[in-house]
Amino acid sequence: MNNEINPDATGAFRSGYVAILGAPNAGKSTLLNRMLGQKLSITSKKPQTTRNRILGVVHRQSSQMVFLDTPGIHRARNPLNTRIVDAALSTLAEVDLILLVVDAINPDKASEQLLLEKLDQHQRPVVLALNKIDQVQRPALLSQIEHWSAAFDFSAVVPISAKRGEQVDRLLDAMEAALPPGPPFFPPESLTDLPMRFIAAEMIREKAIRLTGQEIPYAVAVTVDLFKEEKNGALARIHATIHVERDSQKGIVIGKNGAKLKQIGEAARQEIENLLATKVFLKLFVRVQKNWTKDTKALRKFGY
Ligand SMILES: Nc1nc2c(ncn2[C@@H]2O[C@H](COP(=O)(O)OP(=O)(O)OP(=O)(O)O)[C@@H](O)[C@H]2O)c(=O)[nH]1
Ligand SMILES: [Mg+2]
Repeated sequence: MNNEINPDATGAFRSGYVAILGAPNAGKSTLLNRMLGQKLSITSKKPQTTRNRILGVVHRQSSQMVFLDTPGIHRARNPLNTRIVDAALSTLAEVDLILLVVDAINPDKASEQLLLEKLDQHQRPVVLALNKIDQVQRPALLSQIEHWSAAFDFSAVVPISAKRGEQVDRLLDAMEAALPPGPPFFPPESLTDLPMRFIAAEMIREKAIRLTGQEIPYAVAVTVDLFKEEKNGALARIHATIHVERDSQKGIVIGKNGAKLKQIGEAARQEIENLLATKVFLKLFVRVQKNWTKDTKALRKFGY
């Protein structure tokens, strides 16, 4: 037999949409990238890195799982964060399964309480990934497993390290078992539904977040103004703008003699080259859009 799709022991290929939910900084995007075997979703040690729904498809022999990485859930205080959290919660209604990711080192009690309330309302199966076990002692881990198993009726509880890839296959097995039988939604090989322009903008935002401190990560938005493939796809020419809220922030992003902006551009270019597998010419601009995080029109312009 020459079947492209290999059914499991019960004879069923399984497929479904899975929302990855959790508090900010739990390691959701790191886990998505690990499951995909490729960097798609940007990550950083600062909370509130992800701002949009990031779709990534995991292809297995006996299943296809379409993951929606989401922004960390928290009690939002400004218009940008309110929109972002609403977007994350709205994925709950669209999916077959929820993957709740919690940080086993630094639990975020308030955000997790909020999440459990939402999960109670939605009646979807939920798999729990207790993440960052590379940093947790065994007794502490066992008490966390006990705590979580009592807090909610999970389909499975799997301790993992997204960073090191530990137990991630076991987690995928547990999610596969919780999905309904069904055909694949995406063709083989497809990674995402996101346009390359968007992913390029995200890679630039990641470098701006990682290479600056204090308030800058929260004040940055990136737009791609030009994305042109040349030489039969061997070269991509990209012009992008980093938007900040204040003049002082513009100075920080540019740095002394333009050094910081150069560093951001260099790191982003390499990341985009890896993703596109082509040479990239990247030109960056910095612009002040006063208080854009509180301005509905600007939020829309920046895709939030
Ligand atoms: N030690 C350890 N750190 C991890 C692990 N997984 C993720 N991290 C770190 O946790 C931080 C946050 O990771 P992200 O993947 O950006 O977290 P997130 O949940 O997507 O965060 P938001 O998008 O802000 O909600 C980064 O510094 C990661 O390197 C892990 O398994 N072990
Ligand atoms: Mg994230």
